[in-house]
Amino acid sequence: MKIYGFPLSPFVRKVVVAAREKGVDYELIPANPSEPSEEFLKVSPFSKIPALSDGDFCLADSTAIVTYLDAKYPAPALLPAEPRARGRAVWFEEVADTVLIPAGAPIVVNRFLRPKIFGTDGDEEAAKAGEEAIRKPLAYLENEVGDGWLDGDFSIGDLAVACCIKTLSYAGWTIDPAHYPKLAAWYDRVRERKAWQAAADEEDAIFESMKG
Ligand SMILES: N[C@@H](CCC(=O)N[C@@H](CS)C(=O)NCC(=O)O)C(=O)O
Repeated sequence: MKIYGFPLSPFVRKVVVAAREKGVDYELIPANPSEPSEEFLKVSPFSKIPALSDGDFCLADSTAIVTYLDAKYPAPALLPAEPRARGRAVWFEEVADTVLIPAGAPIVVNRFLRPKIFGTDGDEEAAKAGEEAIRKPLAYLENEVGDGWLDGDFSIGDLAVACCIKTLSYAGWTIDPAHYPKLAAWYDRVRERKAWQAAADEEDAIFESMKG
C-alpha cells in the first residue's frame, strides 16, 4: 500500500496513524501538491494530499481513505459501529478538518512554513488572528472530552483533532494546560499510543533528513 503526501499535513498524518493503528504496512511516497508527478496525479486527480494506492485501487481524501482502511482492516475500529458513537466520531473529525484546521492554518503558515521552509516573512498579525480563531473550537472540545477519548473508544475523531494539534506544534503552539486541562491530558494520552509514537518517529526522521 502506498500513501502519498507529506506528514506536516494533518490530513496525511491522519491516514498514516490510521494505517499504523491497524498494523498495515505502507510506503510513504513524498508528494508535493504544487509540483505533482504524473504518478501522483493518477492517484489524486485534484492534486491533494493524502492519496492512497492499494494495488490497482486508488483513493484521495483522508476521510475516504480511513473509511476504506477501517472497512478492510476492521480492528481496531476507528469508525465505531454503534450509530451515535459513529456519528459523534465523524462529527469530531469534521470539527478538526473543517473548523480547527482552517482556523489554525495561519499560525502554521506564518510562524513555520513561510519563515522556516520558504524563507519568507510571516504575517504575525495573521498568526495572532489564527490563535484567536482556534479558541472557540478548542473550548468546545475541552467541554466535550472526558477522562478517556472524545466519545467512547479512540476513533477517527480523536485522531483528526490530535493530528491538527501536532501540526500546530511545528509553529511552536502547544495546548496550554491552564486553559485546556482536559484537552492537554487527552493529547498526552494520544501521544502515548504506540501507533502515534511510531508515526511521530517516522515524521521526525523525515524532517531530520530534510535538514541534512
Ligand atoms: N479533505 C481533504 C483535504 C486535503 C487537503 O486539503 N490537503 C492539503 C494539504 S494539508 C492539500 O493537498 N493542499 C493542496 C491544494 O489544495 O492544492 C482530506 O481530508 O484529505
